[in-house]
Amino acid sequence: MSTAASDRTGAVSRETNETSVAVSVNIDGNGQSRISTGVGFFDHMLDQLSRHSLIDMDIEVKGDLHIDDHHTVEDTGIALGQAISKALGDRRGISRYASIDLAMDESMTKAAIDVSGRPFLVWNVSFSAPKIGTFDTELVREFFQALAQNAGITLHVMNHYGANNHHIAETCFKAVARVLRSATEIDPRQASRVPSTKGSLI
Ligand SMILES: [Mn+2]
Repeated sequence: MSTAASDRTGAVSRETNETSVAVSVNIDGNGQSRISTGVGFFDHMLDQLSRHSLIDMDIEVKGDLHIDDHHTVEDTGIALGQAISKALGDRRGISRYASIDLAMDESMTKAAIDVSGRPFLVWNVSFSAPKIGTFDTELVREFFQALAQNAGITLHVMNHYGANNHHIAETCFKAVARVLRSATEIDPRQASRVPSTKGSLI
């Protein structure tokens, strides 16, 4: 067991004229979440993200939903990314890389991650409808862009195929959840080292 990784928790509060966001995470959790953003579909997706990453997440957001969901979704991604980055600390001992092809009914999505300290999103996902219920499908990308930027991760997401937009979105969240889990897990063979020949991932 690595002592450096014994407390991988992070909390962020962020207040703007558009949103008020409070997030706390425990990387070494078991996928328990309490999520309230005021956006039902988004709550459902964040619940999947926590459950399948095994990262415990408390997320409470009050946003300007009378305008639309955009600020709420983006600012949640920013705060969640910052909380994850805090929780990872110097990223010592992590596995760093992971990828998965995740199937759900007719949809399949690939996610590949490098918990690198270098923020980058490659997004190769299209939706065939502008909305899932009342949720704007373009906000899925906005969320992952904010997450990748603020967590300091390189993240590639590619939908291979799919027909149902709810499923396409859900495979994105589940696939990212699984690679987050794998890549942030402590690799016991290098538990006391930062997994970089440069010696730093921040
Ligand atoms: Mn669903």
